[in-house]
Order: sequence, then C-alpha cells, then structure tokens
Amino acid sequence: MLAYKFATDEMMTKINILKEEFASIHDYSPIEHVASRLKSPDGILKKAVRKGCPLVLDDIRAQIQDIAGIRITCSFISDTYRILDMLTSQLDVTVLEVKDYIATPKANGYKSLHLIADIPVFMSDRVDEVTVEIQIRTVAMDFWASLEHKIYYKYRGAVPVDLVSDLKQAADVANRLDLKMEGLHDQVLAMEPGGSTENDLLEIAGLSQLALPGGLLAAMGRTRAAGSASDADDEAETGTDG
Ligand code: 0O2
Repeated sequence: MLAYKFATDEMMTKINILKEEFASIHDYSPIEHVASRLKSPDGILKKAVRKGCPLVLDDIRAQIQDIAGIRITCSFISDTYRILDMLTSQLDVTVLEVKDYIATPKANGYKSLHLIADIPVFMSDRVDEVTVEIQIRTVAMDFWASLEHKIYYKYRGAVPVDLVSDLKQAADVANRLDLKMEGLHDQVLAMEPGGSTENDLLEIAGLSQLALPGGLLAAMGRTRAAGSASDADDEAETGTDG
C-alpha cells in the first residue's frame, strides 16, 4: 500500500506541476480540480472477488489496476484529451491502457477517460513500477458519475429500471451541456484580440523573432503602456517646473 501511496504522490506532483504552469503562463488552466484516493484493503478484496481474481498479492497487483486512483476534472471535453496527451507523453509514464469512455460511453451513460499507467517509485533498495489509474472527465461528467455512484451503492447494484432510464437521460443532458460549453469556449477563443494568444511574435532590436507566450506579451505591453504614461507625466511635471 505504501508503494501505491508513493505512486499517487508522484503522479499528483506531475499533475500539480501542469496545473501551476498553466495558471502562471497561460490564460486559463484546463485542470479544474484534482483528487486522489487509495482503495481500502476491503475494497480491493471485494473487487478481486467480483472479478474472480485469485486472492494472491501478485495477481491482485496485476488485475486490480485502480488501487491508486487519481481523478482530474476539466472544464471542457477538449481539455480532457489535452491532459491525457500531456501525461502519456512524459518519459517515465508507461501507458498500459487508455479506456475512452467519452468516445464510447458505457451503456448506463458513464463517460470519462481512463489512463492506466505504470510509474517508477524509487525506494531505498529498488525501483518499483506501480500502476495508477487516472480518470479524466469534465465537471458535468463528474457530477453525473458521483450521483450515479451514490445511487448504485444505495440500491447495492439493483437500481430500479425507471431510475436507470432517468440516469441515462441525465447523462444525455450532461453531454449536451458539455457540447454547448465547448462551443461557447471556442467562440470566446476566436474573439480574443489578435487571434491566437498562445505564441505571438516579438521583434527585439538586433535579435531574430522570439516566440513568447501571449500572456507574457500582454503583461509586457501593459508595463510599456504604464511606462509611457509615467514618462509623459514626468515630462509634464518638468515642463511646469521649467
Ligand atoms: P470505485 O468505488 O469508484 O473504486 P475492467 O477490469 O475494465 O473489467 P474495472 O477495473 O472496473 O473493470 O474498470 P472500469 O470499468 O474502467 O472502472 C474503473 C473505475 O471507473 C470504477 O472503479 C469507477 O470508479 C469508475 N467507473 C466505471 N464505470 C462506472 C460507472 O458506470 N459509474 C460510475 N459512477 N463510475 C464508474 P470501481 O472499483 O468500480 O469503483
């Protein structure tokens, strides 16, 4: 369990680095919220029995892949794939499986991207490759999944048929909301002054063009504007004195 805790800590650090980098350099962060949990020994055993997994440590390690679980919630569907790409392209992350329940939702309406990956945990005398499951979903998908999970447990899996149908309808509504929000987001991006804010070009005397993030250019622009205003004030004051 300790190895799973360390793996969760390492993965959380990776995700928090992405989150902080986005918050300080870009206009917004695709990561709304991150949470982690370790499955309890009782939960692991129940899942092992449910899956017909032999109750032997090596088999449990190989077959129960969500002992260490991380959930990332994003604002928009496109962000979920963006985060998936960022994590899977990291050199020490070995992708075991990607389950795309967004492109292919479960029959009950469940949507989410699941990344199952190994990451190395450096112990005092060895390196363990530890499996972590990362669920990446939008806020709307998360809202639906949390409620469905509660209902499923309340009825111990035997959810009444009309409730199942209502939940499916709610999943469709959540999906429509996600598509609407994505459309609004695209419109806002298209309206941003100067088009793309990701990488504008700045000419600096004598140097070739430098690609700088839009946020930094905007901040420099504000500094320059403030500088010229204060120069003008100084000149006005000098003029008065003179
Ligand atoms: P808990 O209590 O959240 O930990 P598989 O090996 O693919 O046959 P497995 O391992 O269940 O089966 O994989 P799957 O289906 O990708 O599910 C992994 C986890 O995703 C689940 O863990 C849930 O957290 C979540 N999940 C999957 N399907 C649903 C769903 O229909 N509704 C909700 N709310 N969550 C879902 P656990 O251990 O089942 O549950």
